[in-house]
Amino acid sequence: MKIQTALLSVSDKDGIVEFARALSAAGVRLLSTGGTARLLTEAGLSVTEVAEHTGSPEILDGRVKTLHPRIHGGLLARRDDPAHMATLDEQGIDRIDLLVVNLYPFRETIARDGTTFADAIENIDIGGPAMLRAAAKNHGTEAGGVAVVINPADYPRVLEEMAGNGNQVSYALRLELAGKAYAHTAAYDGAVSNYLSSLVEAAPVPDERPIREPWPRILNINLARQQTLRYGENPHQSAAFYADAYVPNGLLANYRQLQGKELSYNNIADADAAWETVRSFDTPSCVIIKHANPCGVAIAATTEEAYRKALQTDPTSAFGGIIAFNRPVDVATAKAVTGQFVEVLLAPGYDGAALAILAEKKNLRVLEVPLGAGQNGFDVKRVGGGWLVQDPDFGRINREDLKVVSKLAPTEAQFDDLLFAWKVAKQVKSNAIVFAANGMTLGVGAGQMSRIDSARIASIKAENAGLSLQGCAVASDAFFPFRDGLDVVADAGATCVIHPGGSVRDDEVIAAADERGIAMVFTGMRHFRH
Ligand code: 93A
Repeated sequence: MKIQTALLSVSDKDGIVEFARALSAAGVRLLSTGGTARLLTEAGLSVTEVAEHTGSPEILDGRVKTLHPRIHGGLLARRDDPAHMATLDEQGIDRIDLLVVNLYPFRETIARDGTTFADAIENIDIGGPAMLRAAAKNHGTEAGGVAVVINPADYPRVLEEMAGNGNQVSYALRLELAGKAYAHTAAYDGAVSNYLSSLVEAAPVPDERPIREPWPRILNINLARQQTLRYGENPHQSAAFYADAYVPNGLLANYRQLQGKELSYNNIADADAAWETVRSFDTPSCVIIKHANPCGVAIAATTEEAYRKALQTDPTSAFGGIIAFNRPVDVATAKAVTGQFVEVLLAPGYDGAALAILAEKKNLRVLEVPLGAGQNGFDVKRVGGGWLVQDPDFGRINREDLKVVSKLAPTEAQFDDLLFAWKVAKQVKSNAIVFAANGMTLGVGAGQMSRIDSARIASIKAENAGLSLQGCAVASDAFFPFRDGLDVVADAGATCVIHPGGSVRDDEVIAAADERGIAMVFTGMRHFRH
């Protein structure tokens, strides 16, 4: 069945004029609501306002615009049911064959500073989801049905099919679009529910209530399968990756794979850790990840130098690692990196000639990720019968947050090394101990049940790599409970230490630092990562 009439009612007006122009050129009649109609008219298109089409004006400040039998009848009548078609005729209702709707920006509204409760409520779209659900339900059969589009990215696909198919949209595409439409309305209602249920404890809600959501009573999530994985953490576990509709700027929703094999379960987990680490640095830097832990991190003037420094920390563990850069990869860097076995490479861009070098390593997965893409939303850990949910660890420590507690104050260079080591320690599984100097890690101790063992492992690793720890900085993700851990790092050669402080034995630990001639600073913030 040919697309004869389309209804366009969008808040996200991206690409709508071009789409409408193409539809109009294909002979499709355009119906539209207030703001969308205005935009299309200004672009010189001929549009019928929904109010004119239904004979009912928009009322109640726009709360009722499209909620009308001439709209919903036109969307819901079964195309292959003569009785339904006869009813449309009797009632003088036109079929609506294509619906283009995206909803009031509810999530964006509540995320904005200074939004009031009244703003939030007015941004709950009612008519839009009603139309989406109607159109998606009536996506129809091979004989015909409604095509429903919620995402501007799908405009070209619809036009392409129409052009090659006498203005028709195939059943396969209508079905796919219907599934997307319901995912969209489900996510939308989930966001509204999360918001309202987060306010339940605080009723009554004044209009000027500031919007800083506490955890909702009912936590709605909306996950869409993005990829079925060959297997999970181990080959006997089946697995898939689900994209979180609430985290549109997440790494996995935004990467572009330029070459190489499909990402595996472990690749995705490690790529995420690599990206979160590398993007925490402002200067050119390189991170090498193995088993979710950084095994080498460095900052330098160039990405190549950063890579060479990062590799030195632990070349043995770096084998088969995931490598991330926060600057585009150039030829020198590509040459250096392909000298080792790499599973996945991530960077915000690649020079053309660098890509040619990487292409020689067929299996190497090369991902291009915009620097802005990263974690937000919430952090989840699964436990028996439920989830533990928390804010992601966005804590960041700057120079002015540090409190010098030892007699000896760090030098400027030591402050730089301490802050560098601290940033790395945040990304290391607890207990974390990180030795560093001159913008590179020298030894990383991760995931031990005692801090002292992490300290020992970090210094053994430096020794294995032939790196000297004399005069280096060291970071500990949580306080030293006793002086023994401090003695281990001092014996190894560290001369300045950064850690949160806050132990009942802080005095003992500070006294030990003074006794050993070590400069010690407290961050006041802990970075457990389990
Ligand atoms: O206020 S509503 O819930 N009532 C409606 O009847 C209705 N119909 C469409 N919101 C309604 N819409 C929404 O208006 C659409 O979902 C879209 O987000 C927006 C487009 O409005 P305009 O074309 O005036 O910019």
